[in-house]
Amino acid sequence: MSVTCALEKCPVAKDGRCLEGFNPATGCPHYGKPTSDAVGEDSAANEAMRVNYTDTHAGQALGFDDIGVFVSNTLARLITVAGPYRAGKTTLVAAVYEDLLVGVQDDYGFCWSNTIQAFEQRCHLARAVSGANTPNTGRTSGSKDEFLHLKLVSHKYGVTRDFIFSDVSGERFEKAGQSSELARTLQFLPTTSRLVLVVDGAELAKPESKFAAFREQQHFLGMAHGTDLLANLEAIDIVVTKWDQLFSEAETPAVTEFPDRALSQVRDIVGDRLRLRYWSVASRTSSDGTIKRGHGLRELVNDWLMPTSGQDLSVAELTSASHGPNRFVRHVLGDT
Ligand SMILES: Nc1nc2c(ncn2[C@@H]2O[C@H](COP(=O)(O)OP(=O)(O)OP(=O)(O)O)[C@@H](O)[C@H]2O)c(=O)[nH]1
Ligand SMILES: [Mg+2]
Repeated sequence: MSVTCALEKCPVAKDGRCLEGFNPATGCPHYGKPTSDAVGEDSAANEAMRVNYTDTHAGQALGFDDIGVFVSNTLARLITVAGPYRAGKTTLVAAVYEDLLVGVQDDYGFCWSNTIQAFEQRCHLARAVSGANTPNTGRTSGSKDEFLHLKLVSHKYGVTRDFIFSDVSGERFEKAGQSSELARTLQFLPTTSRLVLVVDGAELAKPESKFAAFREQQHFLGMAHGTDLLANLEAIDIVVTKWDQLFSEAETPAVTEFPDRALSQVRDIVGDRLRLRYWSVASRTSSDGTIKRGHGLRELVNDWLMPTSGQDLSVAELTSASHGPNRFVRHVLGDT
């Protein structure tokens, strides 16, 4: 068996002499240890990897176990997008991403996403390449809660901010509205800083469903609030989706009276502590082209980006008039 020594230049293996002068060499504390060459090679290789490579993410959706660390490391805001089955929750979040791809926003831009692949999957059925005749979004699985990440730079407020969006099926929120036990299974609720209550605009347009269109959201909110699951919540957005299908009814009482009614119903549940906002959004272009995809979306995203007390860790300083993703310098406050 060959003799080894932890010291790189020690000749003990060749001629029995100890570099440290021990005689016999077996008395040396380095004698018999793995050679430092091997250790050195390993650590050199590790160092090269550390310097030359960047940790990447496979780009898939995050699970609940991933988001705790992510939120605390990045001060990300968790935006829970809640609402009934097929109301347009996933499409809303996908539309924020898709809108960034065309890169025409004046006020904010794309920095980074750890879940690009997940966004692309959710956008696929809405693209011509999918072969579908009309844009669509696949059903969200009821069996696992997933989360999507976006880091945005706000040119308006001079900040960068990480967002985590829930992508959870409507059934989960429906059930959560029925019992506190089921509400607690939405483990991410206590981490939520912003709650988006999605209202299906297509349902609001129908006489038979216009009053029921906001009922499930109220049940869910009442249960989550009553069970004390929304302790970190700062704001609630009521977002009417599918405005492209609703705008022709925009002047009818069912639509004009809805914002005040819904805001007061939410206030009755949560009180005045939280910031409440109402938005109408189209994630698709209307069939006659009058309402374009992204209608109302940028106002909503700008509001998400608005600084709130104590939350602005990073300041984006644009290095040129161009707002491309790589054209900003990030200063973490306290860094020089
Ligand atoms: N015209 C129009 N269709 C929309 C809009 N938003 C969503 N949709 C369509 O509504 C359907 C449901 O959208 P999703 O985003 O999957 O709804 P969801 O709330 O995530 O549904 P679940 O995950 O099953 O609970 C899809 O066919 C979408 O293409 C919109 O703004 N306009
Ligand atoms: Mg969905």
